Formats: sequence, C-alpha cells, structure tokens
Amino acid sequence: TAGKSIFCKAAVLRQFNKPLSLEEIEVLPPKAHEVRVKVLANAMCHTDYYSWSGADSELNDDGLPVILGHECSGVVESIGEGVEGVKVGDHVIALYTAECRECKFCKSGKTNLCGSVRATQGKGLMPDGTTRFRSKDGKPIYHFMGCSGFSQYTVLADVSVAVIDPKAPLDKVCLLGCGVTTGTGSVFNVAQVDENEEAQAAVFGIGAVGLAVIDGLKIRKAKKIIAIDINDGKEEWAKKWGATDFINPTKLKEGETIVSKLIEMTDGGCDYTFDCTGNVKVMRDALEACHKGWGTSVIIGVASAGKEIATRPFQLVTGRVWKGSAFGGVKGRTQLPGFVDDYMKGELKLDEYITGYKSFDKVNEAFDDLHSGNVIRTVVNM
Ligand code: NAD
Ligand code: AHE
Ligand code: ZN
Repeated sequence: TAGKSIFCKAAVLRQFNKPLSLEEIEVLPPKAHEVRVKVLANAMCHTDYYSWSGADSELNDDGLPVILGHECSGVVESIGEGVEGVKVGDHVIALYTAECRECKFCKSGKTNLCGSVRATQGKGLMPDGTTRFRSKDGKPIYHFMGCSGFSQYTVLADVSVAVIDPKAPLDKVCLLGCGVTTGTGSVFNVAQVDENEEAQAAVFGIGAVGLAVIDGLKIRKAKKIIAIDINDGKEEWAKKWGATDFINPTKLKEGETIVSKLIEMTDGGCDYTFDCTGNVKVMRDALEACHKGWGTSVIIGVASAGKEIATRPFQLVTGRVWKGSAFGGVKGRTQLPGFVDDYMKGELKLDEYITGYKSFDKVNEAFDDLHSGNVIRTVVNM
C-alpha cells in the first residue's frame, strides 16, 4: 500500500453538535517528513467533545469537515521521504504537541511547545498546507490537532509521533496521548511538586485529567489531596486514586465558599491547585484558594471561545502564581516512551481509567458517554 491511497472508515464531523458521520474516505500517502499510521485505538478526551460542540475558537465552520480524535495509538504503515527515527511497523502514539528538537521552542529548554508544525496544525492542515484526507466526492477533509485518530488510517508529521515499546498494549497506552500524561506531567513538570514538601493540593474536576493529577500528587507524596467536583459520583473515583477529601462545591454550608473552605482545610491555602474543568470561574477559585506567598495554580482545563479569566491583581502581588500547561509540559518524542515504561513497570496507572471499550461504529456513543459524566475514558477500538 506504500505510496498509494488507502480507502478506510473515518468518523467525520460535518456540522457542530451533530453526530459524526461514519464514511469511507481516502487517505493519501505520506509526503516528505510524514508517516501514515494504522490507528488501533483512540480514547475520548473532553477536548474532542469541546471541539465537536463548536466551543474551540480555532475550529470554526471553515475547518469542517474534520476528523477529530487525538488520544490515539497505532502502527506505522508507510513513511514519506526523509523520515528519520520512525520506521514502518513501529508502534507509536500521536502527539498533538510535536517535538522537532530544532525550533526556538524546542531548543529553549523552557517549554514542551514546538513551533515546527503548530501553525498549519491549527488550520487542520499538514505542514505543506494541504490535507491527506478526502471524502468520496474528492473534497478535502481537515485534520485535527495534528492527529485525527478517529480514522482507521491517519497521516502525521514525523515530529508528531512518539515511538514506543512494541510490547506495550496499544489499547491502553493510547491514554498517554493526552489525559494521563497531561495530568501527571502537570504535577511533575509544571507545578514541580517535590516529594519532600508534604504538599497540600486541590484538584478541580475529576475526569481522567483530574485523576491523573491526583496520581501524580500521590507519586510526589502530597499530604493532602482535596478533590472537587459538582458530580458526587466522582468522590469514589477520587478516593480510589488517593484523594484524602472530596468536596461538592454546590453543597457547601451557607456562608461558605469553595475558596474559604479550602483555606480553612489547609490552614491558610493550598500549596498547589489544578483546574481540570475548563470553567473560568473555577480557575479563579483555584487561584484564590492558593496560599499567600507561594501557592501555585495550574490551568489545565480548556475554556470555550470568548471566555477570559479574572482575579484581583493583588492575588498575584501577594505571591500566588498562575500557570498553565499543554500536555503536562511533556516533550513527547523524548519523554513519552518513559511514561510507557513506567506503566509497564506498574508505576503509573492506565488501565484503571478505562471505563469501557466501544467498537468504531459506536463512536458517537462514546461522545454521549463522556458528556453524561458517568465514564472516565472510553477507548474506541478502530
Ligand atoms: P471530563 O469531562 O472527563 O472531566 C471534567 C470534570 O470536571 C467532570 O467530572 C465534571 O463534573 C467536572 N466539572 C465540570 N464543571 C465543574 C465545576 N464547575 N466545578 C467542579 N467540577 C466541574 O474531562 P477531561 O477529559 O478530564 O478533561 C478535563 C479538562 O482538561 C477539559 O477542559 C479538557 O478539555 C482539558 N484538557 C486539557 C489538556 C491540556 O493539555 N491543557 C489536555 C487534556 C484535557
Ligand atoms: N485551540 C484552543 C484551545 C485548545 C487547547 O488549549 N488545547 C490544549 C490541548 S487540549 C488536549 O486535550 C493545548 O495543548 N493547547 C496548546 C496547543 O498548542 O494547541 C484555543 O483556545 O484556540
Ligand atoms: Zn485531550
């Protein structure tokens, strides 16, 4: 099949908020510095739901039709010219945060963001400004986050794949393509919680990302881990991951706010807080629940187009720190294989997040399930 188009099934978003249409599409061969991957598993992340609903300011009607999905794994089917470090048959995880190792960002040593393919990626295009997907009528279909895992075959930039241990189960390690890496990485790389500091932390939003933050905090021996969610069903999940407390902020006593409650529980405020909801009001609470002088709040959640954060600047003047992170600050090609190894050694949870598997023809149900709040991660077998 190398050098030729592949015809396969893909879930195509043609209209926001409408079910994805399962279509036979054409996947063109990879061009220079691209790889074509047979996708085996793609887990449903909240960001797919968010983009499906039209909430992403980077994806408007001009970016449709598009193939969503970014928490995915697969096997390299063919490679284009000049590809180094990835070969046919390699097991890979797709990276929505590329790592070229050559751009200003990659060389800075200060960030995992990479400038190499980001501009075209944001437009749903491959680096040469075109797409590798076509619908039956020959019209282009756009890429999503440089991944488009809800297609049985996809084409990725070579800088957007992490080659992993072929013994790792692809239908589990797909979770490292986003949620679990983002949550744990935010604790290790962004908050940089130290295991000797007996940290007191609060985690807002107990989906896969929030749970992964809890796992990271457990690994870093945090003393207090307060989980917060408006869904009471998340208490059991949070406690299972090691949260010491759970608060439903809609059920506080009169006169209490989530900020006052957290300050009281931690004798002055949290050392670290994490927003894993994408709600800008929650982001403010998370910052203001931080301890004066040093508390650090990390924004992980993704807010809808047009939303902005606010707080009194005095919150920052008095030493609280507001940070954010994409993909947990993790450099995918360099560091993701290590996350896979940690999982294989039993040092990092993955299986526990998977609340179910769905066959590809049920992909729309996976979207509904995530929205229902009853699942953590659904893996779609492609
Ligand atoms: P999820 O839908 O599984 O979980 C979100 C949780 O937040 C749910 O349990 C929900 O009940 C809770 N929640 C919603 N509103 C809340 C509120 N006002 N107060 C408290 N809890 C509230 O989502 P997920 O897949 O875990 O993703 C979490 C967020 O992180 C999303 O915004 C997603 O888009 C974002 N995300 C960001 C990155 C990144 O790199 N920055 C990576 C992955 C996901
Ligand atoms: N494109 C949006 C926001 C979407 C967003 O923030 N995406 C996160 C990853 S979410 C993964 O589930 C991210 O890493 N962004 C950094 C990047 O380079 O894409 C907007 O608001 O424009
Ligand atoms: Zn994601």
